[in-house]
Amino acid sequence: MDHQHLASHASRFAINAPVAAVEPLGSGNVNDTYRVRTTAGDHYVLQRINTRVFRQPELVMANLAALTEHVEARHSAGTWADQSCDDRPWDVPRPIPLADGSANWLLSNGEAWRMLSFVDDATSLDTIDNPEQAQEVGRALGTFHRLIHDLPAERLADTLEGFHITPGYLAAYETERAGSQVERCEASRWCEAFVDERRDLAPVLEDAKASGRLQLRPIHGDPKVNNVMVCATSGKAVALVDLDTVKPGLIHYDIGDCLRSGCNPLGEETLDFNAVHFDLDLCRAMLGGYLSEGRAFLREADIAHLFDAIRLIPFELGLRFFSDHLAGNVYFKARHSRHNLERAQVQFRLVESIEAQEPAIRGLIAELCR
Ligand code: GN1
Ligand code: MG
Repeated sequence: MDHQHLASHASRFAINAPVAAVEPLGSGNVNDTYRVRTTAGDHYVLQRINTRVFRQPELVMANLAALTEHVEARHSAGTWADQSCDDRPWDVPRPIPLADGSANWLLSNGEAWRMLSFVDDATSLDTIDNPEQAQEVGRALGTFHRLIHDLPAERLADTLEGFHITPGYLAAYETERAGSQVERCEASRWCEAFVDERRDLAPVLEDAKASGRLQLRPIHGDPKVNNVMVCATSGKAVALVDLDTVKPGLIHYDIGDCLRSGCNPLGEETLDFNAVHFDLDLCRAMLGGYLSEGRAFLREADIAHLFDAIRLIPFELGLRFFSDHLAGNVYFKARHSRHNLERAQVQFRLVESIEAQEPAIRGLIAELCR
């Protein structure tokens, strides 16, 4: 999209000065994200919400408003003990209203646009290089859970039905598999066999939820490593962004997603499938960081299902990527026709690595949660 078009959308929002520049930001697979700089030198985030995924953007924006109000209420009631490690308070991106005050998002030619506050002087990482970074990423998720644990479920709409319900993804995969016209190759046959061998894994968390062993709580939904913002000077986590999927769910989805993205040193986009592995040292640091903030949330049953979550969420994401490949790449942005097949292989290799290290991972969980 051209600069003039983007700048004209940006200028509809209540920003502090005229738009000076708009440039692409981040590497999200769903929404389109831009950084806006104003002539006053301030930054904002402009996003086009992918309405094929989020079919009711007004619900996404209402959830964001509910979250902002919740955070403000906790601040003013003094119930938010900020444990950030330096002088920077924990940041939560806020929606910026339209300049005419009529709403907090813009519908333009059938497209949904919104503006968010920018987390200044911070960066995000696509992969983790060392345990210090891993610990900060884990701490960020624990902080976020601590911040939203008392956000009442009834204030949050379900913005993405079926999100993280693995049996639902498995059923959708079966349909795609049966009807797909996409030509099969060695890699796709490998993926099909991989899923066939593990279909019994799919209901593990949903069964635990149905039986009452695990409970719904407010979650982030998408805490992959590049949604954690770290301070550019101190390296400390200062925000968790990408709040579209904040809704009631299992904290296991979040913990599994954070670990599957953060403990894969080669990242989601590697083509070196045979070298993909789940790094135990990073897992120790990340889980330790999470527990430093979130230990109080974990009951015995939660701990008992942590390994299941660590194995399930990469399996689920691999299944989602593979299904989307068979569907012709309709959900995740893809740069070429095999892109989602490649991404699926990465996640499935990660699952293999997790399975091969099951006793060590279970031992680590027991040790850290003692
Ligand atoms: C999508 O848009 P992005 O990149 O933050 C997806 C996540 C996946 C992730 C994999 C709403 O997140 O569930 O884990 O890609 N978000 C949605 O990279 O489906
Ligand atoms: Mg996202």
